[in-house]
Amino acid sequence: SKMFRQMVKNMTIELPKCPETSPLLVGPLKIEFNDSVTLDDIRAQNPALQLGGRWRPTNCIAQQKVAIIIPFRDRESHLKHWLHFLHPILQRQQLDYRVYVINQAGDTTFNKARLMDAGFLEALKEYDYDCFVFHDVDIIPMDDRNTYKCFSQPRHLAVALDKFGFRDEEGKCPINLHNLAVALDKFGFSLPYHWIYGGITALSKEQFMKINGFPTMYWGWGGEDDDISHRLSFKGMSISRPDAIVGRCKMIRHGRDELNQVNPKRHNNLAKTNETMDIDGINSLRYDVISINRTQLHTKITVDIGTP
Ligand code: BGN
Repeated sequence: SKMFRQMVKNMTIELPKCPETSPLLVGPLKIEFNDSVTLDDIRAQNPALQLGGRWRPTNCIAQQKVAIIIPFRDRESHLKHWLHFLHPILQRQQLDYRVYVINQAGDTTFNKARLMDAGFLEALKEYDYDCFVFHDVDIIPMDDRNTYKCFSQPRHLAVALDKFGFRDEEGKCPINLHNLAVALDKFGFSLPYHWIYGGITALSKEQFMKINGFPTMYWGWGGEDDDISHRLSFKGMSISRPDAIVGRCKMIRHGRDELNQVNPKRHNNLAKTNETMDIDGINSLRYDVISINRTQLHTKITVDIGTP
């Protein structure tokens, strides 16, 4: 029987590696937010998902193992749109991925960077990920060629947000976004400033560790992404991006959250990144896991990340 087992083992077919570029991509996507989509619909549309919001190709070995990390609190309707659009895209990209929603417990001010650090550590406890995509819950990519993987330099994926006012009163886009994106790309105006590094970003484990993860002292809105960008440049890295066509993203419009007011200390914090980065980050973070909840669509981890 030992011989038989050996024979069976030899017969298992070794899967090939998935191609560099997935043949399943369709390019530009129509993204319209439809409030009548239900979680049941999304589950039915993604039958191959495994518990925890996990998927990987069955006919090839994915190029990368990717943890998608969404810092979160009280944005269920945004999350529903996110799951509806992203699961099909990630499957077409042939990734070995899982979706982690990192939910901030309690009712103190939001601290996005702490949640992302905690997500990185929690994800690594369950799988040997190559790549970590940090994703705002209210941003949806508009082209599936914008691959959710890591590159030799840290990647910025949300490069051409359509949030900067190009809409009429009904929330419709009055001008052709594609032409606009071509123009923006041509004249290099696609980003408000060139070191911007927020919205959707991807770092390999090595890139993340090199900058000691993300800062812990940014409570409230703003600046933590600039701090991360500074960390990258202080450690000799540069930002890699898709072009402004492939990098187009749509943002869900919403008001400011009560528990995420603009952080008045952000400028002070930002001035000190160079001194603080080696002692503040993944090596100083303290947090407690309150609960882990796995559904077909995501792994939701509620964490207590402390108070300001
Ligand atoms: C910047 C914010 C970023 C934010 C972008 C885009 C700050 C720090 C003081 C300069 N930075 O101004 O956090 O992602 O706008 O909205 O506020």
